[in-house]
Formats: sequence, structure tokens, C-alpha cells
Amino acid sequence: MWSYGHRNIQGLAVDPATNQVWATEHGARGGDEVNQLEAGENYGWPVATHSREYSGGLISPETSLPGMVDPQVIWTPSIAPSGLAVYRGDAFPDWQGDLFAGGLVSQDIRRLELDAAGNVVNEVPMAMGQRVRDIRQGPDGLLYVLTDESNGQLIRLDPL
Ligand SMILES: [Ca+2]
Repeated sequence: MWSYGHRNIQGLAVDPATNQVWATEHGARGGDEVNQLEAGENYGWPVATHSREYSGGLISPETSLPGMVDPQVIWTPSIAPSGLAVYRGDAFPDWQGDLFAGGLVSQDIRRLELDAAGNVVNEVPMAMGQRVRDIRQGPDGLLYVLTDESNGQLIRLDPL
């Protein structure tokens, strides 16, 4: 076991430039998370969480506890994160090192900007109008998005 206290990891990506591992996970009602994963750490579930039961009841009164790692991003209401990518291509210089998280319920992609220390400092939604199942960087440095509708699509993001 490498890390624990996860509820339901849906996106997992390694930054090839830093070897930092990132993961997105679903809460129940609210409390979806982006976590910066380190070996041996506890990420809190189910004793430290911003999520509630689907009925609305408390899962835990604690949102943060000593010895456990807080999420870098909390999504309440849930976006239902899916695939995750760390962008290290040449096609979008402004997005170098950013994280891209698909959203099933939010029907968008969340672009997460990091500071020099590697912490998430800004979030920019990119509306897709469809449930986003996965996002990956292609060998051409472009971004490819899979959608999840009955008429699902593979969409390539090109620079303007
Ligand atoms: Ca957590």
C-alpha cells in the first residue's frame, strides 16, 4: 500500500517533470477532492472529509485532522471528477504543468494552476456541455477528451 484514506480514486496522473503523483476522488454528497499523493500518507477518509452522506447526514464532524493530509481542492457540490492529466506538452505554453480534471456531473474540464511550490492556486472551468470521462495529453502535445454521453465523442483540443 502506498497511500491510504482514499474513498474512490477516479483520476491518477504523474507529472513527468517532477514525478509528483496527483489523484482525484469522489466524495459521497460533496467533498470531491484533488490530492497531492505522497508515500505513506493518510488522506483522511472516512474520519476527515468535507463530504456528507447522500441523505445529507454527517459522515464525520472533522474536515481535517493531525497526521492526515488535506486535499488541495475540494469540490462541493460534487463535480464527479473522472480522468486526470498533467500537461507537459508544447502546444499550450500557458498551460505548462497545469492539471486537467474531467467532470462527469459538471460537464466540464477543470484546469488547475499550480504555484512554484506545486500547490493548486487557481481553478479555471472549461465548459464541454457533455459528461467528461477522461482527458489525456497525446504524443503530439495536444489534449484529448473522452465524453460519456450515449453519443460519446473523442475531442481534440487545439490551440486557437
Ligand atoms: Ca481526503
